[in-house]
Amino acid sequence: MKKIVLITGATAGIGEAIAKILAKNNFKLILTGRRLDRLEELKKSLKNETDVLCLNFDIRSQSEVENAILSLPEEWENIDVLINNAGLAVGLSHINDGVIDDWERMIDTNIKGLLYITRSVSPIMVKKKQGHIINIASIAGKEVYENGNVYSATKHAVDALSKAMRIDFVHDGIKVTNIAPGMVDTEFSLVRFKGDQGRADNVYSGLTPLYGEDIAEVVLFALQRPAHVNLNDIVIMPTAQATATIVHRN
Ligand code: NDP
Ligand code: 8X3
Repeated sequence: MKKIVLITGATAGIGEAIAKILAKNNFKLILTGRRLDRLEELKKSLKNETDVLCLNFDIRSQSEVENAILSLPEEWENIDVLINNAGLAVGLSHINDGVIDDWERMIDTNIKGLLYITRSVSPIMVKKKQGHIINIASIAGKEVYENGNVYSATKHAVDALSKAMRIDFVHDGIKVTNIAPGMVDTEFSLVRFKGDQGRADNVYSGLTPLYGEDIAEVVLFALQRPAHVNLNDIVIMPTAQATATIVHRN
């Protein structure tokens, strides 16, 4: 029987790449995000590979998250894997120049949203004493860099929550994997720079970054380990990136 995987933030980048690789590898998919048109398009493109259910909600709204999970048809209720991927960075500035709304978007999405969906889905796993939660954190959850303050704090929180979940769920047979990527060429920088394509492109110029597929392959590998093996924490960087800020550009 195919396992059911719920992926948050499947409308772009890493989440979309994870959906595509898991569809080819015997998983049924619940895809979530705010852009319904993209969810429907992805569902259509995967229709010959697996069953897909789309859930359209803003992860910052606890009631939307809870209602979406409560609304699942019976055959989709038994979620085996939760991939906490939805997230974003907005802005890049010193704290004294910080934009409060940017901070709130990051905190509400990256920390509170991740908690809301985990709160709704994890009881299903606890009940059956089996499951796997994969949190997409960041190199920014391992290091802090100039101007990255609040984003970095949210990803440190994800890192801490991965450890906390591993402790809380150890008696419930639930695996928890933290994945911390460096630069991945997605819509991430376009969002961080509020639609400024030139600034976004500069982030990846002169080097080969990671692509969503590189992270998706690691997710698949983690999911394919035998029942007694859990990958706790994986840092994955482009070869041309040594730390969050030290990169080699041609
Ligand atoms: P993208 O911008 O390409 O994708 C982000 C996804 O998150 C989209 O599907 C978006 O869906 C979803 N999302 C954002 N806000 C919300 C919300 N309020 N409610 C529901 N869904 C939301 O970026 P990435 O694929 O790069 O990012 C995925 C994760 O990877 C993030 O957690 C990011 O922090 C992390 N990461 C990214 C790195 C990078 O360099 N790209 C490096 C390290 C970590 P929609 O807008 O349709 O709602
Ligand atoms: C994204 C990686 O280095 O831009 O999480 O913070 S970084």
